[in-house]
Amino acid sequence: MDIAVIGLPQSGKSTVFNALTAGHSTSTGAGGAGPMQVGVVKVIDPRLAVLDGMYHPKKVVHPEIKYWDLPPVDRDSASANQILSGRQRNILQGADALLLVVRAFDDPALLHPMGGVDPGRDVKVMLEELALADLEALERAEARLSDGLKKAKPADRPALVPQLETVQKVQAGLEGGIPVKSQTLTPSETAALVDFQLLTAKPVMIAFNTGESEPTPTLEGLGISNEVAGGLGEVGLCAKLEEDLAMMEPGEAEEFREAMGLEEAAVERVKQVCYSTVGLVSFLTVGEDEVRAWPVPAGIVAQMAAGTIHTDFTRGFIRAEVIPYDDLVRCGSLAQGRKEGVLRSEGKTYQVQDGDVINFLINT
Ligand SMILES: Nc1nc2c(ncn2[C@@H]2O[C@H](COP(=O)(O)OP(=O)(O)O)[C@@H](O)[C@H]2O)c(=O)[nH]1
Ligand SMILES: [Mg+2]
Repeated sequence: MDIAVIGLPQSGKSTVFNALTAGHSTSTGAGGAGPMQVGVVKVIDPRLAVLDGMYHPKKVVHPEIKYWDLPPVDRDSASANQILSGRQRNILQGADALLLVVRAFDDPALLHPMGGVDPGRDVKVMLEELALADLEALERAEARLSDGLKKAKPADRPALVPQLETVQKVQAGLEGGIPVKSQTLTPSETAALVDFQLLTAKPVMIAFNTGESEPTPTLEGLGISNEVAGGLGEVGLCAKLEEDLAMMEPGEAEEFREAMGLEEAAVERVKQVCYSTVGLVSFLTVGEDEVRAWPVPAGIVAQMAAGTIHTDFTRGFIRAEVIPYDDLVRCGSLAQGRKEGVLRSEGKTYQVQDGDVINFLINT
């Protein structure tokens, strides 16, 4: 999963990025206003260690989160009232979720680009910026579709009308202050929008960057209604301190945390918020070759889950043999699970649960 770090200038984006990736990053796409930093973090699933002990596979594959620190705004090409440049908007379209860093630390030496420190204002300003980017993208789409409709042969028109209507509907919703992910859309309307990769359709997590002693703000405390904001996740962290700790040896950092009475590492807490905000669960696969955890959206059905392993598996899906992780560990093997009747056979529409160990039967 790819998560882009966004926020106002000097809010601590790069500091948060460094804290989450422990300084292990590579730069991509050099040129223009500068390269983007990308850092990969393994999401250790402790269940895989247990399955490793049972199966002794050639490899164990944990899920990964890829964090992006965007290239800085190129002021020459961005208009004066734009927070995100056109290039940044384009990059953001490819992200699965957005991590919005909001400055909540006080530091008289560091000027805030909007005056004083005001986390509530900054959250709203950034959400409006995402909505503005979408409105501009939809305006261009509407003009293009209307134009195409005028020029189309009468026989082709009926196919073009629904897409134009969807664009207009979503535009009206956004103008009313509702992000795309909170709008009520039919599956075909949602499908018609996929290509636009709208920013307000993406899950957003707020990372309040606090000082070492200040309390962490909450969205509720800031009066930001979750309905309007569209199910935001939130987490508080002191980015500067977390950056320092991330650069230490793990044991040393742990001692520091205990001595200072700190919470769990930010990288862990951000990961948890990310899984709950995006709504991810993991199913597991086992075998001699590989033991692996596969993150999928909660509620996904077995046939689609199979497609995350290989796109052909969706088409060739026959059925899924499913055993909950705890049952497999208790039984010691799939064969024993079958004997005890806890290994079930499920069809296409079975809703995958977190911790399901699945063997897909595929017609290849
Ligand atoms: N006091 C304090 N300063 C911070 C904190 N996080 C970042 N900074 C400072 O804020 C400045 C901007 O941070 P940076 O991560 O570069 O912000 P970006 O522009 O959003 O990428 C740097 O001088 C950081 O050292 C924090 O938690 N506390
Ligand atoms: Mg930066």
